[in-house]
Order: sequence, then structure tokens, then C-alpha cells
Amino acid sequence: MIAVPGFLLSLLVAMVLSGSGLAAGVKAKAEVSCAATAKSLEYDCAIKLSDQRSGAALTGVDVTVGADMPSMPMAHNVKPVKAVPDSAAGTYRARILLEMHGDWAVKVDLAGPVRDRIVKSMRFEPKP
Ligand SMILES: [Cu+2]
Repeated sequence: MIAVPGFLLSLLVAMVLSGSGLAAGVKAKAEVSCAATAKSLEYDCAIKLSDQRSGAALTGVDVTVGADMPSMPMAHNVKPVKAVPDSAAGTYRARILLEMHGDWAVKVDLAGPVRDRIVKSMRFEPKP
């Protein structure tokens, strides 16, 4: 029988507890689709979040959407917007205002029960 000092035991317990957090280790998958609105350079984006492993819808997440142009570093300063939950579980909507058409990296930041960042390369064209 090996005697385990008390502090070591509580350290072990703490390690086990920290690994069992509500959504610890959840990797999010995001589907993003944006449609041009009537206003020039404004896009209505629908975001669908799910657990990469289980496929379960991720609800109650604080979602912020930002955008940058990888081909033009430092040239743009698009203000990130908070997305609002949509009717279906795990879906959110956000309106972003870009500064030009072309290829953007859309950044979806998740906070609250799930913390993650998903970056999508998307092309934004003028409304046909
Ligand atoms: Cu640009």
C-alpha cells in the first residue's frame, strides 16, 4: 500500500474536475452562408453551430462575427457584430457591413458555454 499525501490527492481531484467542465473540449463546427441585402456591401449571414464530434446543435452561445481581407492586411477595419439566435436550435444570424467586394476571411468567435474561433474564407459579390 502506497501512502498518497493529502495535497497530491486534492491536486488529482482538481485535475479531474477541471476536465469535466460543461462543454470543455467541445470543438465547434460552423456553417456560414451570407446573402446580400438591399444595402450595398451589407450581408445577412446565417450561422449554424454544431458539436464537431456529436453533431449536436450548439445553443446559448455568444456568437460574434468579424471579417478581414487576407489579401489586404491592415487595410480594413470591419466592426465585429453580435449574432442573435435564430428560430432553429444552434442557428444564429448577423448582419455584417463590409468595405469592398472580394475574398474575406469571416471570423466567428464563440464565447460562453463553448469557446472557439472558426474562420471561413468567403467570396462576397455585388447583389446580382
Ligand atoms: Cu480590401
